[in-house]
Amino acid sequence: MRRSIVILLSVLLCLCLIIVLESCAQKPVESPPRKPIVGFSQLGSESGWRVGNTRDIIAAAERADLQLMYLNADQSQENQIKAIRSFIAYQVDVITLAPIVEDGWDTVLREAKDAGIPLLLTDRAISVSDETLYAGFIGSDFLEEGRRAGRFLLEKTRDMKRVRIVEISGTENSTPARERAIGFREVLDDDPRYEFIRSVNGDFLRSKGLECMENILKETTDIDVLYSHNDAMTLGAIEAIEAAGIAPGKDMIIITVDGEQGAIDLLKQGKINCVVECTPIIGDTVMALVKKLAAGEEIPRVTYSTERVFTEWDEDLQSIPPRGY
Ligand code: GZL
Repeated sequence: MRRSIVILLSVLLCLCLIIVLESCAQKPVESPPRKPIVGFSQLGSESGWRVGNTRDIIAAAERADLQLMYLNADQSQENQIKAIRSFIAYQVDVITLAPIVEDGWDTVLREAKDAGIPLLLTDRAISVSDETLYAGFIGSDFLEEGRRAGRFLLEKTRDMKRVRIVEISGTENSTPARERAIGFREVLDDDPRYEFIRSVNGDFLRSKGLECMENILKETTDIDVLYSHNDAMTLGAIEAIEAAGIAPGKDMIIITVDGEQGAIDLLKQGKINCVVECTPIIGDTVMALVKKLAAGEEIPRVTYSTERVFTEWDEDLQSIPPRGY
């Protein structure tokens, strides 16, 4: 009797051992899925806006648990094209590009498409012969930003008989520069009181904003309005305006775009009259779209940021929270 129980237990033990070995043999050791890799080509570091945008994108990739390859092109389209080719060679899952200008992308974007790598435009748009060369765009509605600046000026100058405008524009052939100019003129062009006496390119740089304004003030000080396409150029221009003994925000209406801390501070001091917000804090939305593309999903063709306008008429100026850029 005792002997048969021992035999039965031994058989049962062997059976259990076989089952365990079978299950181990069948289940391959699964490595955790690789984190998707996104290549990000940033155009440069020309303004506080750009630096804030870069910081936000990098932090958002971390929050999204994505691997980020970040390359800064230092204001060179050639460097951005090289960056995209590096991302292709590295076989990233998605490429996101903040294009410095609108033209010259067809060839390299064709290479990315042929490599089966989806590309997301962030911040600025491009002009290509084949719209399938990129999956979508996330950034600001620059036409509306220009219109918002124009609507403020209409209201601010409703009692003026003539309004002489100086415009300092951003990087030539960039979407924000082109469309901020168009949107602003859409609102004003039907009204003969508005005259553009100068429109010069400041390349979104503070140093050029200063230089442009110094040169214009040497020719004329009969200026009613400065419309500047970004805060960096505006801060430079205001240095020249004050050096000429002119009170910005009082003797000359100042309208700027971005919403950097420096511009908001001058708005609070009465040296700027209107700040049209253009938010650089788009990283989480960028990475959510990147994740969709990495998973082979469709994304919206255009995703606009939500933005506002700050003016001298706002009652809560002093309570505007820190801008973070
Ligand atoms: C706008 C962005 C512009 C900012 C500038 O989305 O491309 O470039 O307005 C920056 O400050 O240089």
